[in-house]
Amino acid sequence: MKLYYSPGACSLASHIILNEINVDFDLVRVDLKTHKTEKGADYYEINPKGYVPALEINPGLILTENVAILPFLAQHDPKQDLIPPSGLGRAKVLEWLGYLNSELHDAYAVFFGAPLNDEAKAKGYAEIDRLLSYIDKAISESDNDYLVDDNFGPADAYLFVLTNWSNLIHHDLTPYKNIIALRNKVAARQSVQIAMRDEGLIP
Ligand SMILES: N[C@@H](CCC(=O)N[C@@H](CS)C(=O)NCC(=O)O)C(=O)O
Repeated sequence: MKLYYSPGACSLASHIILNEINVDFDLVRVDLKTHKTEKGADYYEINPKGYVPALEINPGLILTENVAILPFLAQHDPKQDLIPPSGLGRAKVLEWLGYLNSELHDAYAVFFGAPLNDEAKAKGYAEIDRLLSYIDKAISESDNDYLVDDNFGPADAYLFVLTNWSNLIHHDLTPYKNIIALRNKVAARQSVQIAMRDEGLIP
């Protein structure tokens, strides 16, 4: 398999899950400003949507969208504990992925488009805070070790990656103690450390 990624972007979640499963994969870095790969290929020829992640499963067979790639990769887990194979447990993973993708990801993405004035920034922070408050409360009311059950999975990886962006946009995560505790567990995983190192995010 081959993952098209950009350092620290949402594709980092797929990179983490690739490290969790026992498959060989290649990484291809994409410049999201020029939409060229590290070898100068036109990325639109590979993924006409222009964004990362894109997963090449076989030559010419491309899967896009975080909500599709993450469960697809997770189900290749030989330990079978990254995602339940079916039933309500799997639906709960998809529920989290949908929420993170359509709500939290979008709320952060506002800060990565055209520069914002102070009013737009305040509105953007308030929306992120509204969503994080919900997530923090959901974690506090759950007995699970991770978002869905007691096993780390793709929703945890995705929440970790999105909340990394608070640092980039000068947003304060410290009120969200339960999210921070979850982030710490995720950050300690070898798969995460290796992915972040291989993307040049940590030494
Ligand atoms: N709906 C897509 C959105 C992916 C997305 O927003 N990717 C960002 C990086 S986190 C990107 O590549 N932006 C550059 C661009 O859209 O050209 C998904 O969930 O996979």
